[in-house]
Amino acid sequence: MNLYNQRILVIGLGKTGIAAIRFLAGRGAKVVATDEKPLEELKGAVDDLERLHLEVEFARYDPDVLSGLDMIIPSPGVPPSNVLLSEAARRKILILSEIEIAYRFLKPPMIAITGTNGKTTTTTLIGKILSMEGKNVFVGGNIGNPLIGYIDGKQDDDYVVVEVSSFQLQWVQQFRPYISILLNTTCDHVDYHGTFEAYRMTKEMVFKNQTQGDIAILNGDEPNAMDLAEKLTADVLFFSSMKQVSKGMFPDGDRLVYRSSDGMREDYPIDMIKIPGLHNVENVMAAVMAARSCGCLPANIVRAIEDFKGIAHRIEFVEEKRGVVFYDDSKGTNVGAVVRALETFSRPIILLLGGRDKEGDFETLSPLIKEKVKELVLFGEARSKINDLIGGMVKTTPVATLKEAIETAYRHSVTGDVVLLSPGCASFDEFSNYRDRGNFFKDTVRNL
Ligand code: UMA
Repeated sequence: MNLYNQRILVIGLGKTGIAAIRFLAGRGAKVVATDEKPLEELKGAVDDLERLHLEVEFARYDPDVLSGLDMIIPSPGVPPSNVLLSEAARRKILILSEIEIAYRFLKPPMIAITGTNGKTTTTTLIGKILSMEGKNVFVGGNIGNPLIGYIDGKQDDDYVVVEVSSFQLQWVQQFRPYISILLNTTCDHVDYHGTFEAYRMTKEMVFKNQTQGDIAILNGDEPNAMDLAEKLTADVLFFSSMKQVSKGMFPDGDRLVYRSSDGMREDYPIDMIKIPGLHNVENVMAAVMAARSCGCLPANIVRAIEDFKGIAHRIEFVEEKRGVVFYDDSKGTNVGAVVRALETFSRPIILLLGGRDKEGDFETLSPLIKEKVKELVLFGEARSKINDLIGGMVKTTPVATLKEAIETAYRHSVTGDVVLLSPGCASFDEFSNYRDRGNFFKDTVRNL
């Protein structure tokens, strides 16, 4: 791909935009940048670009910017319905994701992990297993460091392990991982993709260009798993927490059984998994199969899994106070994640739910709430909507802020309860991201 002299618009000056500009300018492209925020609010980003002495033309956030462009690279957070992107699509201007550009220049084999939930855990774990095996790995993508930033370096790793989001898969063309994993697809980001079906199809783009010799790892418990597998030319492996599969991995008593594509059978102790919940058994099975496909030895796989204590803000234990345990699941920004978090506990739960709604289907939580939750504390922008949909089936207390929610939960809790922040919503009404929200939760809990 020759970028020299190409006039390329980068939309959004966040992490992806800055990394993309840096890469494109280094390849001799004429970079134009725009952002819906005024430049004064983007001082940090503009300073970064100036420090790097990169030639960038800053343009107004207006369809006029589209004249004379060869290509657009939107940041992941820019939805397809965005005014610039919809006009660009009408004018048939090429739109490519940052991960597509990165892929075109990528040297090491890539393992790409997508899914509504579990991406970060599985990506991190695969990276740890490969490292335990003595491989050099780059771990990045949606997890926090854009893949395009890696391409500028030496690229001398054995593998690249990349978390990819539906936002990033939206504009791929040739993107082709050696191993692609789709962990699960439940309702999320409908506000961005328009419909659940559009979201699901975008996730499946992770397999689109794979061919024989590549590996596709699918969740055998998803309703459309077989239909999807039939469409794929890669070698398909399934993981299932509910049934045996002929090629792939499943639990059997206290073992996880792996049947490989070439008929080999081996098993692993389930108690090697130190992170809670059945969903994490699924994440581990996907990671084991990816690692085995890269030649990792079972002993190293077991050691890495035993060492893995999970990631921050994902059903993370915070503290115990007068017999009440607090868990931070701030990364649980969709209803599917809340289901997983609730399923993890057998003690009575006070659930902190709320934030900025992403058109989540909260009604699907009803059976689990009746079974597991003793009180719902609803907070933030979405509290009235959630209250209308599922309030009242257990004791329900709406409050304005997360701080009030934490204090209310603590006041109403008794020894043996779990206070769980699993908000099922984005954080942007009160915080800049889920990490800030999770850190705020942890600090507030510690100071109670
Ligand atoms: N912007 C516009 N127009 C828009 C939307 C945004 O100009 O319509 C501008 C904003 O004003 C801002 C910039 O774009 O200045 C931000 O771009 P961005 O939201 O794409 O954020 P980045 O900093 O580039 O971070 C992105 C991912 N963000 C999103 O997908 C929303 C990060 O994932 C990712 O870590 C990073 O690239 C590196 O790859 C975050 C995320 O929430 C953690 N991801 C979602 C998820 O995991 O569910 C998909």
